[in-house]
Amino acid sequence: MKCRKCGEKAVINMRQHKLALCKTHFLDWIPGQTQRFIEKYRMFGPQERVLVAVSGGKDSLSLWDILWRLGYQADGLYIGLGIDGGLNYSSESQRLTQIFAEQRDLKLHIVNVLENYGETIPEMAQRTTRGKGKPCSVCGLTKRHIMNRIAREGAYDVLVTGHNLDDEAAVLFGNTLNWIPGYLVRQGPVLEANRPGLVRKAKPLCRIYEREMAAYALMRGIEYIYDECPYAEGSKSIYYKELLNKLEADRPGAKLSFYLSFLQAKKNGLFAQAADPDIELLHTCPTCGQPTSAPGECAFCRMTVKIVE
Ligand code: Q46
Ligand code: ZN
Ligand code: ZN
Repeated sequence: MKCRKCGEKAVINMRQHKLALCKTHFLDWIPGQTQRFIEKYRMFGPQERVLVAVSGGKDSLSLWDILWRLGYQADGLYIGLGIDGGLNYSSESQRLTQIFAEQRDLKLHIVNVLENYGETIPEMAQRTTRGKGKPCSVCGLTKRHIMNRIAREGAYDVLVTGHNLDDEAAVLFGNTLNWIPGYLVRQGPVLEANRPGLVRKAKPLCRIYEREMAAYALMRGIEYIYDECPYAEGSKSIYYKELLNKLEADRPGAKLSFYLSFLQAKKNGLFAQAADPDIELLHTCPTCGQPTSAPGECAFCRMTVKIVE
């Protein structure tokens, strides 16, 4: 197979786009596409300050690399969750993230959950009843809180995450199976900061397949953590991704069209009646200043208050 642009030997064939490219043109194509989506969905402008949430995985490090290559002012945020799982998951992912930032002379914020809040994520999950034995609910709440806090403290205009098309299609699949209108109305490439104390969020890779992000990281020589978080094993989102990949194998482009048709339907007002859960965020937490749905402390501060005292 030959590269569509130059006729040299292609290294990747993207069946959903009927596009084969050589290494040079693929490594140009990915940032080109990312730039197109940043503009199309009005994620952020060239003068805005961007905070990239980095986990040490291929998607977030590649996103940071792409934004750096495109010339954006993008700093990183790594959150040390204190997860070991027999593979030194957190310390290894932090090490790789630090190497990445040093190689490119990029600014990296590091927030260690244990040092800041007195417990690791698995410890916090054990103490509280949230999440029924799995730390993911505690972890998600903590990460959202810290990302928003650092973005506000550093006066960043936007917080970006490395969610790719496979992630977004899997979330959409779950929300559709259960018909959760409040989540459907919120899902998209950009989430505006519609409450004081919240920062705008964007997902510049939301239309790029996971397979292509892995190829990008590999071809750019980015060292990332191959292992998933040990708690991701057996998760619904992995199961949904497998199902969608079966569909994709028979019908190239099925994942992409599932997501794009959803965005189009939303644009046409299909979910306009659904309440956005953020609308409920009418109150301000007296402890941390972030918006919350009921008067008094937010869920995060209630969860951590015992140890801060
Ligand atoms: S939520 Fe759960 Fe992830 Fe946190 S505990 Fe690991 S799998 S990292 S995206
Ligand atoms: Zn080429
Ligand atoms: Zn709070």
